[in-house]
Amino acid sequence: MSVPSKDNAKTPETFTSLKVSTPPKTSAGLDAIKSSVHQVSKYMKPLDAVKLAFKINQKGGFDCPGCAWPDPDDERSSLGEYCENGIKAIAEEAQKNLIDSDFFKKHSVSQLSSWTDFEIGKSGRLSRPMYLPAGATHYQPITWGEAFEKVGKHLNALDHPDEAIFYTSGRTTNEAAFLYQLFVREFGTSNLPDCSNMCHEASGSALSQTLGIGKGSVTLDDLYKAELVIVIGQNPGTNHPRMLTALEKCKTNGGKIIAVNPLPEVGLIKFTNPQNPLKLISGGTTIADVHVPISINGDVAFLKAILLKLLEKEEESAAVFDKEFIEGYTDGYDEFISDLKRYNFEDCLKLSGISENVFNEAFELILNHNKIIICWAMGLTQHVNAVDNIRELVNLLLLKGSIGKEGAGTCPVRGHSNVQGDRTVGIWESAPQAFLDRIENKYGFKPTSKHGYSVIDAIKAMHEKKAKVFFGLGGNFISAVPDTSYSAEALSNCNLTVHVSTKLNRSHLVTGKEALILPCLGRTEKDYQKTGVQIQSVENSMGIVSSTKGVLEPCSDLLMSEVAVVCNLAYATLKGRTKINWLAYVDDYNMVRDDIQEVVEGFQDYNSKLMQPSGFYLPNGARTREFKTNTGKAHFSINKLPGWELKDDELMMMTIRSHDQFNTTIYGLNDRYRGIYNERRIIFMNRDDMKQRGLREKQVVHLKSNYKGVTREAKNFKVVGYEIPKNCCATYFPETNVLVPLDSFAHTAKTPASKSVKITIET
Ligand SMILES: Nc1nc2c(c(=O)[nH]1)N[C@H]1C(S)=C(S)[C@@H](COP(=O)(O)OP(=O)(O)OC[C@H]3O[C@@H](n4cnc5c(=O)[nH]c(N)nc54)[C@H](O)[C@@H]3O)O[C@H]1N2
Ligand SMILES: Nc1nc2c(c(=O)[nH]1)N[C@H]1C(S)=C(S)[C@@H](COP(=O)(O)OP(=O)(O)OC[C@H]3O[C@@H](n4cnc5c(=O)[nH]c(N)nc54)[C@H](O)[C@@H]3O)O[C@H]1N2
Ligand code: SF4
Ligand SMILES: [Mo]
Repeated sequence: MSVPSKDNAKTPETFTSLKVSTPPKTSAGLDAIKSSVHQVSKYMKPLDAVKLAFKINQKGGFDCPGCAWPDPDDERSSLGEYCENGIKAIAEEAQKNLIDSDFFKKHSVSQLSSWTDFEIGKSGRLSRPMYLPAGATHYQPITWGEAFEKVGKHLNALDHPDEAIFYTSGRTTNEAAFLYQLFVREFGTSNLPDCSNMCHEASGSALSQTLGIGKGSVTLDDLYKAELVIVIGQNPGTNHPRMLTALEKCKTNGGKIIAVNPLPEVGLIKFTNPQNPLKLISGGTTIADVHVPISINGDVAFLKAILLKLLEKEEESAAVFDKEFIEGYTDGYDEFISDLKRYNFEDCLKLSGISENVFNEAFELILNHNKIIICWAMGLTQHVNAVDNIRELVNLLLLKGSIGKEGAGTCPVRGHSNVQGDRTVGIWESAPQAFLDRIENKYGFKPTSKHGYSVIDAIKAMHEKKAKVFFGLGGNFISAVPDTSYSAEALSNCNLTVHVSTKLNRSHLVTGKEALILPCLGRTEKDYQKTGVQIQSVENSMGIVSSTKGVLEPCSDLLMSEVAVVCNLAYATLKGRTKINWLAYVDDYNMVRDDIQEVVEGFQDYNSKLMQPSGFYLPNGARTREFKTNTGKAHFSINKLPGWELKDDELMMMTIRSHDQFNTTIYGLNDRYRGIYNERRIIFMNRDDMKQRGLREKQVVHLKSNYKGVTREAKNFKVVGYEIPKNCCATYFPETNVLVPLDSFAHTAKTPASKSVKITIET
């Protein structure tokens, strides 16, 4: 019997046996090497592991499918340019186990949904296309040809192209992403939500408004040369481990580092470079000179306190602000200063949750340095006032003239390995008109100018049955999005859900009336086409485009590349009405890049530049003080303090990543750097908050969020006392996504506010 698919969305509320120990004093080091070896030996063939180790992030090799941290331009370590989590990412992709039709014959969809995400992921790589007919309980095999015909038929049966949604996750390469958005626009919609809607969208919005480019301005070399790096709302030790090597280099050059984070994240405190044998013996480098243990969402208040004190000093000595820069390159200064003066230092400090002593230490460093880089990630972007967070830190950089010069600037650290590139080549539900015009010029059809759905809007549209087909190019939509139950209802309202994936995930189990799983090649695998093994390209967090080429044989003969999937889909759907020779691109990806260079700015001579061993930098106005805003100047902005309050029994919850996961892919059940072993259903709490509620260590509790009269609940979490500011708590994503209200998102950017969820605790 078939089960309502929406019921398959929640993670099982079962425990795996928690062990808690004191968090380690240093990150990486030998334990990181041990952990990588363990992961590789458990899941990969040994010879494959060796092949991969020599090719990961090397010139001419493949780009690490982990995060978007850049590779050094110059020398690359012969010991390999990778980290523990890069190894975990490739071990996950290059697994020995395969999921074939027998697996799906044996396990029904509803049975699979009772597995944890860890168990689902460990079942292996998808190896052939599968189809779930309406009313069926089990997926069954289907040929590629039949699968494309089915999707095409569903798409063409819609009353309007806007009834289809085309999601992208940030691992998709430039080539596949460009063709995908081209197909979607030729089909007739701009419904192109992507994972960046849930990630750095707020950074993009804030930076485009203020500096005229939605990307960061610095290079790795700038980080080495910075006098001061502020790492705010980011946990690089886990999520961008090789960033610690860059921070270490900055420190060796005399730089200082401030970490602004509710948690004393180990990677930010001390780092032992696993690629430096001497450091392994000597015990590592202290990273943060000052740790600012800020309350969740206390960042605007903290920054305002800093700005107020800087203003005070400037008014005393006129030697603090970079007036030449402010006069020559910015506007809005007077309005900004008069707004700032409305705030009171003590109030701001109190709201930020930090002591005056810690504040003073951080302030002295900011006051006394003029080459400042600010790095940030989800701790700033996943709040209702996320855009304000980022605009306020831009204000600080502008006052100090710390932008567009060596060793200074903005550094939003991106998540997925090609999330930045996907946006550059057109995955954008609200792409600029100039880009759409270039598509029209090149291909002879007029793309719709109507803005499409972002992730939040897409969920609402499916819930309201305004959208009926969901197509996902990568990712794990149901586990990544907020408000799991509502979103699951939305997906199960669809007529068809389709996922192009490497691994089985929960989104394959929360289906429309019919569903398809289309298995594709991963980054590590050779992409054989008529003209030989293809290379593809990606853009990292610092705007460098470089090539990536797989080294392993594909794990199954029945996999298709994402490029081939998109082209076949376009061909099957558009048939006689297309103006584009879709199937020709599959034979030779150089042709895709020839097109990209005509449509996307900055890609001239794409094919030849891609042959340069380190790739090439895209143009970046903020890097050279050419601010492409409406006035040609960088804008100061006016930002309010956040307006929320907690009731007596409420806590502010942030949903964060453990050290053993990549987003919704769970590599293991430990979070070594926080001293947590063998459990994910935990809640980190301040010990005074526990005492106040009469809670014991490891006590089982249930979490509730009340938002605008709607109660959401997540059951069975074990309490762990932790060094976290009072009234704040932390849980892991995706287990607590059920608690994140769909309507609580960043103004302007619509990033779900998954780092500020008000909850109560029930026993
Ligand atoms: N191994 C691994 N690597 C990854 C990922 C992964 O899951 N695993 N995910 C990738 C992706 S897509 C992304 S976007 C990045 C995510 O990288 P991060 O943003 O580093 O990831 P999070 O775990 O969400 O951590 C957010 C950090 O912000 C802090 N924080 C939370 N709220 C606040 C706040 O209000 N203010 C301040 N100042 N800090 C706060 C938390 O304590 C935590 O240290 O990593 C990428 N890399
Ligand atoms: N509560 C809460 N929610 C969050 C966040 C949070 O911090 N808190 N973070 C948000 C962020 S920053 C992000 S980026 C999103 C992530 O959202 P997504 O990008 O949708 O999720 P991932 O977990 O990265 O996707 C993993 C799946 O991608 C597929 N995959 C892996 N490699 C490939 C490939 O090469 N090709 C294809 N086609 N598929 C592949 C595999 O099947 C795997 O199961 O989640 C967001 N959700
Ligand atoms: S820092 Fe990121 S890109 Fe670099 S090796 Fe580690 S996971 Fe891969
Ligand atoms: Mo992300």
